[in-house]
Amino acid sequence: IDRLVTIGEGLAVFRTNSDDGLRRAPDVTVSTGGAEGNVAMAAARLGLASTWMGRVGADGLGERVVRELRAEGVDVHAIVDPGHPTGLLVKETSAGGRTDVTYYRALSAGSTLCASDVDGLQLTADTLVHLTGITAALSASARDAIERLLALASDAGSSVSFDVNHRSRLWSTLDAGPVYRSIAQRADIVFASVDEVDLLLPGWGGQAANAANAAEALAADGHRHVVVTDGAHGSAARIDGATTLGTSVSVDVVDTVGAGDAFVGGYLVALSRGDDVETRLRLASQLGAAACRHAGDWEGVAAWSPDEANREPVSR
Ligand code: KDG
Repeated sequence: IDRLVTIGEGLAVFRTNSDDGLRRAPDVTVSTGGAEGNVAMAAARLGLASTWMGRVGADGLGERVVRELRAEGVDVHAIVDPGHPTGLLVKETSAGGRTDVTYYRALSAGSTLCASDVDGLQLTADTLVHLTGITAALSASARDAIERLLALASDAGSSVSFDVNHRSRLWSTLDAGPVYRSIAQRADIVFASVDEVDLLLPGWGGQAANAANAAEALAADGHRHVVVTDGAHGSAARIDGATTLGTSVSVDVVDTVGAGDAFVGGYLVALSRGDDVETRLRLASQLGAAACRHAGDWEGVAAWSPDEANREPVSR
């Protein structure tokens, strides 16, 4: 693998800096997010060439999304859509430390992504196409873009990874499940959290859910390479009949949003280097932990230093 290519929505992020919530917070910090861009930034940070494709509005927030992805080393193919605004995510911290997330993204530019948008992407047999369930949730036309990209990947012989990344605020499990299953069946690698396995295996019922038995259940359903995460409890990869457990890295958590994307980015970079599965899970956990150290989605990863890779993973 010499390049990661991903499509999705880039969002502006406003987050409050005090425990007052937006009702009273005197100021907000402006940043960016979007799961696919987060993965691309993590991959680029670790040296894997990464391309992100998506639509943004003809506005300052769209310029911000593009500028930030580029500044982190991502090759950006952005289509500017003057008819729709850049989507926004607001994170409010209330007293007690709870973080509430609100989306302002209905009819956003990002959700107007469509099949012809992806035609210009160059794929080869050494490309890894990374997809998430969030892009699938955006709109019917964004699902068409995924279908077109899957067809292009198949023609080029590219490998495909899929992170379920279910967002219950964007669609119901009833609508989402069949779409996730259809994409997962065509992916070479499937990432899911323990909570998301039910969406891929209806009726599984999360029986005594832990990462290892969830990964084994997905493998029994025909997925050759699955990686299941279980937050601080660690992760498990099931590849061609063998299960490998990953331990999480102990960290003072500021905010966990973005940790899953950093984990995926780390895993895919290590895979691209030909590292064994233990090393992949370890780098994934290191990056996931780095993301947790920062209130932003990806800034902890941007600050990550390879020295951290030498720290021993610690279970908590
Ligand atoms: O994984 C982090 C994402 O959840 C965040 O960046 C916003 O893409 C986002 C979404 O749709 O929730």
